[in-house]
Amino acid sequence: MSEKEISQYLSFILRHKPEEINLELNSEGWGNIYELIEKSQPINNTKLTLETIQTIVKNSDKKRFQISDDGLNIRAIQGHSNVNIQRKFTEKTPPEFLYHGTATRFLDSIKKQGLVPKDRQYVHLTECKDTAFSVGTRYGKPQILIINAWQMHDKGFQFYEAENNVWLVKNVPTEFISFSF
Ligand code: HQG
Repeated sequence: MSEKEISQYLSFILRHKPEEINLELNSEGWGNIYELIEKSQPINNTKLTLETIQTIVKNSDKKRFQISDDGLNIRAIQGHSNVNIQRKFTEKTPPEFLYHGTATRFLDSIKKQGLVPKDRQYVHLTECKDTAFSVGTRYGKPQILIINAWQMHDKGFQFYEAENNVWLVKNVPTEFISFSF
């Protein structure tokens, strides 16, 4: 089993469907790491171990996961769809511009509706164009959108920065999006 497969499995359980293995997560997204190991399904016939999880968490390119200081709990930092997880993020003034990577086939709809969270709780934004580009490739031909974050903030939109530097906002109306990058 590759690190990517395990990371995807952990994302699925910790962001979206803890109930799939009857794992209890609190509103900040934390669940007991030993319970996770015990209840998790084998991936390609291999059972998760503490060492594997620790390696994945350490190597995660996007720092998706966090293990508590006492080593007992684990959570996904952001990206949740599960409504029982309502993380409290730090509200912050964003940089002047943020980026969002999407696929060209979504552009017509985004031009009409703006950016919406779809299945997740927030629209995900980044300070890094390269990250936005690679995020966009997940769904097709990538397109980077530039978000006028300062203008939004001035108009009262609340921005949050997750511990892994992903920026979160509830929605982005079209007027704050530049499509011509
Ligand atoms: C698009 C990954 C049509 C939106 C990334 C995106 C991120 C619309 C897709 C994190 C739309 C939702 C989240 C509208 C938004 N009409 N399409 N009005 N508004 N969309 O996966 O931002 O690797 O839920 O552009 O790095 O792609 O999983 O969101 O294409 O940080 O850790 O609807 O997931 O991180 O897709 O990705 P997603 P996302 P991980």
